[in-house]
Amino acid sequence: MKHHLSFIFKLLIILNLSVVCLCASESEEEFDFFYFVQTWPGSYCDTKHSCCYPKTGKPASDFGIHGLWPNYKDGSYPSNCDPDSVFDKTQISDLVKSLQKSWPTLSCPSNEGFKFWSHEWIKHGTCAESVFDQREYFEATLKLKEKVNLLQILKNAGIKPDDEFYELESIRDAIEEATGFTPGIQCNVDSSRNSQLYEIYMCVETSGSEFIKCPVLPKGRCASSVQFPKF
Ligand code: U2P
Repeated sequence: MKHHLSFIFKLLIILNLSVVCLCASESEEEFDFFYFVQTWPGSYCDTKHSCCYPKTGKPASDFGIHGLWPNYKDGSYPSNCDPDSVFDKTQISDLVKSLQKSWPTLSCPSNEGFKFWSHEWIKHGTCAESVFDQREYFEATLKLKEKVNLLQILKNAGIKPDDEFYELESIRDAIEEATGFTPGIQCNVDSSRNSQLYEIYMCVETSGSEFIKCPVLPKGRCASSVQFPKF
């Protein structure tokens, strides 16, 4: 009898612990932070793949959203997390105008942008389904762009898209001073072998609304002085 009671007691403890474990893992995200990535269109168009303006016309001379990407602290990232998820245009019909303005596609052949947004949702957004549904994912990403006006920050520091070269350090410092956080910077190389300002990475906590210090930064292959092409 004594043995039985002790067995039942142990079983209850194990069951209790597993319930606690399940609950804890449910409330935790499956990733550590987001990269919020913006692209300079003038540099995208100078890369080997060249570019096509979307059907709605030439995008504004501004950084465009590339994506909001769940990431791990070790620099790796999950992708295509939900094979059952489909991209549903109707969920974002009232966001399309803002997406065309702030998240324009430049890939060829010219298109409206749904291909790009669908790709970003399926590859990255589905890895944050514990935080956002599809509509919330696009809404949150657009809000982040409104929070940090990179072009204005750079212009305030005398750094403008005029085909001139700027010290990578001064670009980084300007963004750090204005936002409080050091960004990641990626460059591309154009046909004349110029290193160009290509993408800016900022980090966001797992609820997708506040910028944070990046736990890890992508290794940028930028020269010490980079071109900021006109667009
Ligand atoms: O850098 C080339 C492409 O790899 C994907 N990428 C890169 C770094 C990272 O942290 N997460 C990530 O997804 C991007 O792929 P895309 O979203 O364009 O398919 C990036 O363009």
